[in-house]
Order: sequence, then C-alpha cells, then structure tokens
Amino acid sequence: MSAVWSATVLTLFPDMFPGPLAFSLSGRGLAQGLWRLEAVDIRAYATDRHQSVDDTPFGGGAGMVLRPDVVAAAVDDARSRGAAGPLVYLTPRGLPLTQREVEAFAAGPGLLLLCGRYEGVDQRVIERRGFLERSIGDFVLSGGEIAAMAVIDACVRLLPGIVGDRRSLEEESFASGLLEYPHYTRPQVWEGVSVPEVLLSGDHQAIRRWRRQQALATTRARRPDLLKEVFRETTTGPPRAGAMSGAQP
Ligand code: 9D3
Repeated sequence: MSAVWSATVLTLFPDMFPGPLAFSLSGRGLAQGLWRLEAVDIRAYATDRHQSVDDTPFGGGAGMVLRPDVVAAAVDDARSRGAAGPLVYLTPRGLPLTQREVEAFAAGPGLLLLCGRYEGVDQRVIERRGFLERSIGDFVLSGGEIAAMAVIDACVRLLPGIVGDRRSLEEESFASGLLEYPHYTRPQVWEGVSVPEVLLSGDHQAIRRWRRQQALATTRARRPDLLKEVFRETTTGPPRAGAMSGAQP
C-alpha cells in the first residue's frame, strides 16, 4: 500500500491551486491520479473570533507576521491526515533550490509546503517543526504560492509516467550541468536565415559534437559558475548525477 506522491500546500490563498498545475504534463498526471495535491487554508486554523492568522512584528517594523500557533496547528493537522515528506517553507531568505534537491524530493513520498505572505512567518514554528527554508531565485515575488507551484512542477515532471517521451529525461541527465544547445525546425530558411548546416548533414557524430560545443560555449558565456561544477573533481563531494557520463567536456 504505497500512496502516490503528494503535495500539501499551506496557504492563505488556497484558491490559487491547482492553477497552472492543472495544465500540461502536471495536469494530465494529476487527472490520472499519478500524484495528489491538497491546498490547505491556514485561516481555517485561526482560533479567535476574528479569525486572525497574523500579528505585528516584535521589535517593530512594517507588515505582519504569521503566528506560530496557527501555522503549527495547520502543519500538525496535515501530518495527522497523512501528509508525508519534508516540510518546505518558501521564502526569499531560503537556500536556493537545486535540481539535485528536486530529484531527492521527487524520490520521496511528497512535500508539505508552507507559503509565506506579509513579512513572513514567526521563526519559532519554522525551527520547531523542522522546515527547510528554500528560495527559487534572486528576485522578489508577492508571495510563496507561485514558488510552491514551481517546486511542485519541478518534482512532478520527474515522477514515473508523467513525461511521455523518456528520452527527454535521459538527455537531460546526460547533459546535466550544462545549458542546452539551441533548437531548429522547418522552414529550413526563415526570414533569410538558414538552419546550421551540420544539422542537415545526417552526420550524427558531427551533430552530437556541434551540440556539445554549443552547450559549452553558451554555458561559458552565460553561466560560468555551472561550468566549474561540470569540470570539478571530487574535491568537496561526488559529481552531479550524469556529469561524468559520456565524453568529458
Ligand atoms: C522586505 C523584505 N522582503 C524580502 C525581500 C520581504 C518579502 C518580500 C516578498 C518577503 C516575502 C516575499 C514573497 N516572496 C516569497 O514568499 C518567496 C520567494 C521570492 O520572493 N523570491 C524567490 N523565491 C521565493 S520563495 C518564496
């Protein structure tokens, strides 16, 4: 008896879900029962007659902070109803999420995600319940919901049976660590611009080499930080999955 991968999202805006997760690969998987989604309204765990979930920050400052007692009640109830897997608090203060961690999340039973609003969540409940704090990048969103959707989407596409063509995921793990090579389709000449000759040559080894070189050049230009990872020996840990397979860069 193993339940399907499940995401439970604690939010003040449960109506935002499933949102875009109802479309495309994730949407088809959700409709087929390959994964489950539950959006829980944090406000349902307020205890006072005004249903308050937040309060002013101790020490002063702008905005409001989500109360630890209300968040804890929502977490504990979700757990009691079977929500399994790591607790993830989406916050711009968090460690940046990585594909490596997404792979680990997708391999587990699911996630319990907490979306912040206002100025944040009382830090005590984050620490007492053992939340991981994660960001999806160095830009400012208006809340954690869209970040939670991004995390869920990244996990769900890795679940067995979600991606139709397995080759997509295989190529991804082969190339992992580099940015992708550019893609072309018909027409062969468009607005006077031809598709790169080598792609029309039928020489599959030449095509493979050209794509590798394109991936390397683009990564060097745009994300030299990634190149360091690909070339790295085992100085601080094992190489990324796939980084050492096939030809060396
Ligand atoms: C006043 C300082 N602001 C932090 C830069 C407060 C603040 C702004 C926006 C606190 C939370 C938010 C809403 N963002 C998220 O909840 C969020 C987020 C993000 O904004 N960027 C990248 N990843 C994430 S994960 C959650």
